[in-house]
Amino acid sequence: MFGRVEKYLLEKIKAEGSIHMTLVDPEKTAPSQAAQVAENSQANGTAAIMIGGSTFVSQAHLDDVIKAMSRIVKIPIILFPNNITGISRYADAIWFMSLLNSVDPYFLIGAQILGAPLVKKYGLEPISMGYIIVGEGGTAGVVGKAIPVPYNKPELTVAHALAGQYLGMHFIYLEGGSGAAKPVPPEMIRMVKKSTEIPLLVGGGIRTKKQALSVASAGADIIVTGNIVESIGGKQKVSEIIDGVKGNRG
Ligand code: 1GP
Repeated sequence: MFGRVEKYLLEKIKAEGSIHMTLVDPEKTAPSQAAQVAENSQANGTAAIMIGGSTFVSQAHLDDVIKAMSRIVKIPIILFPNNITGISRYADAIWFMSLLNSVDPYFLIGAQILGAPLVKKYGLEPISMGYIIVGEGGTAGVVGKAIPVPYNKPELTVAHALAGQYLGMHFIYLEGGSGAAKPVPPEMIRMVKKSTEIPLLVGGGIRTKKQALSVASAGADIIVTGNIVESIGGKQKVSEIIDGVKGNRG
């Protein structure tokens, strides 16, 4: 059972090797800014826009940000919710995710039960994903009450990822935390990729072309960057990072 957006992502990964997604944090972004970021990212070759942050944003604002972006871009807009308040009817799809290393059942299945009827009502395409917080974990780790897997314990990350795959999840996301000092190490990515058969997203702290290339060549199918678009020269940076991701296509 694959929806339209999921098929698009799988075909793009198959054709291009590794793809890039731009994460927009609605909390830090006005609708007009978000539209600009989405337009630039699309022009540079990003495959999709993800929208979400770790803390609270009003749903009215989230709706406005998504509406502004969808007027400008053709690529899919995928919700990346931290809670049920991260659901908007104006997106194309939603990462229907469980935080696999949370100690709080709310982030494992509670929020999902509360959100599922809304996903259905809005006709959003759910894309099942196991979310694993690693390294310093950042705000997502604190808010999600996760026990982040240390970067030097890749075998534990493999165990989490396999559990996600065996539970039927379609994608695994290794999250180093937005703004992490160091991206997820290549060795951890390589081990997870080798042991699992589902597409792998990696994000958190990727700031340079070199880092993007290293993450992609270690086996990440989808490379996510967020913070960089908000930085000085963000437009140029995104284009360099996408070049790095493309560098993996040899
Ligand atoms: C956060 O992994 C993403 O969920 C992106 O992280 O903001 O550090 O690019 P950055």
